[in-house]
Amino acid sequence: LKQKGVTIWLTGLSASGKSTIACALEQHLLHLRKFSYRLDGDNIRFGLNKDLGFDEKSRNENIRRIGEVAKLFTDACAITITAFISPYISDRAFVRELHEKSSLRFVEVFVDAPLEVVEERDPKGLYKKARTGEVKEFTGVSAPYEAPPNPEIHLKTNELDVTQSVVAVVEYLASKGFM
Ligand code: GGZ
Repeated sequence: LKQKGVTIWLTGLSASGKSTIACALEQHLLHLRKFSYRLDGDNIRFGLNKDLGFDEKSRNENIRRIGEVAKLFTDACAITITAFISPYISDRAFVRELHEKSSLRFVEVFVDAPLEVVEERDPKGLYKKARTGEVKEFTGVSAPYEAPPNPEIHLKTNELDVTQSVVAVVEYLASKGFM
């Protein structure tokens, strides 16, 4: 393979746009004939991590395992895109360290939309359920979200459309010689 791997780690609240951007980015890269792979709730939380819930320890373990899997794909030269809330700074720092220790590239992308905006979107009705207490420990409502102070890329998804977000990521990768 001519390409080198890189992990593109999306972090942000539920309904901030992580999955949408991850899918569009993957499509874009596949059109460019780049080997790309996406890790998200559908292939991880229902498979490898189906034993984990949403308490703090479970989220730590969720992110640790995803970090290890992302590292393997990136080591195999994939452009690896992950789309998980990953609410804790320390978990994301751990995953970055895991990559950098092995000289693998890691790009943190803050998918940022204000709580009011994502709560208004509420595509699955989870914020409503979190407010009534039907869903417990919900990120942004009854569990913390620690925003990244220094992400490589900061996408304000209430100001950008999906294409603009994808372009911002691709331009960053190109500017660093990552693709
Ligand atoms: C946060 C929850 C919760 C709680 C279920 N808190 O918008 P979604 O529905 O499709 O994506 C959310 C997803 C979050 O899983 P992650 O693996 O990304 O979380 S973490 O990185 O924090 O481990 C949401 C759904 O699962 N969901 N209960 N209590 N999100």
